[in-house]
Amino acid sequence: MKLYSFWRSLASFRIRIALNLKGIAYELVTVDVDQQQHRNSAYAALNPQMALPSLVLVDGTVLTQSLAILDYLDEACPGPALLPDDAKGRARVRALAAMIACDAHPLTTPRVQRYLTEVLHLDDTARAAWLRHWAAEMLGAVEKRLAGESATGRFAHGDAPTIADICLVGHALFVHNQGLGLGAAPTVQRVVEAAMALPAFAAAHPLAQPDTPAAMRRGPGAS
Ligand SMILES: N[C@@H](CCC(=O)N[C@@H](CS)C(=O)NCC(=O)O)C(=O)O
Repeated sequence: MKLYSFWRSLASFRIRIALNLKGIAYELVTVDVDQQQHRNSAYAALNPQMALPSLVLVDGTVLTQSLAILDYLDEACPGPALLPDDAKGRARVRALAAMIACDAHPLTTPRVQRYLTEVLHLDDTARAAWLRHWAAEMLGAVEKRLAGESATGRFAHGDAPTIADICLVGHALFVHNQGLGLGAAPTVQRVVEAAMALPAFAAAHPLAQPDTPAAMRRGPGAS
């Protein structure tokens, strides 16, 4: 399999974690979003949405959209399950994942930030306030669910990592990058620390990738 990924991309982070958890060896193809490489014609031919990640299977099938790729990997590949056994559990885990991947993350992508600055002429202060607002809003919503629901265990759902944890660690990093802490979200903090302690999560960390700028690169233990 070939994963088209960018070190800082939180959606790519999700797929790196899942491939690691499943023990799937893959070729990493790095696409520099800062250099607009995701908008060049070769990548656009692969993924017309011009977004990362894309996963190319051995038969050439191209999979896009991180949640769909996570579902595919869980259904098609052996290894630890990324979703619970029961339908209600799966619905809860998918809801937690969707809160982050479908509701919060899309508001913060580079294309949205470009629109805010280039079309709506928001200055850096206003743009930073936008990012902090959506980071904190979703952090609070997830904390309420994790702290208040008995299905929460060592991880977001029970005692094994699921796609909820895979999405949550990226949101926690996004919160951190906005200069906010997890202090107001102790359950999220505990769950994220448990997940990031797993080698599969640590090795997938944005700061531990081959395309991470050298000045920022850390070992797989980074959190
Ligand atoms: N919903 C998509 C999000 C894809 C996405 O927006 N990826 C970002 C990187 S995390 C990207 O490639 N952005 C390029 C841009 O915004 O121009 C997924 O989960 O895969």
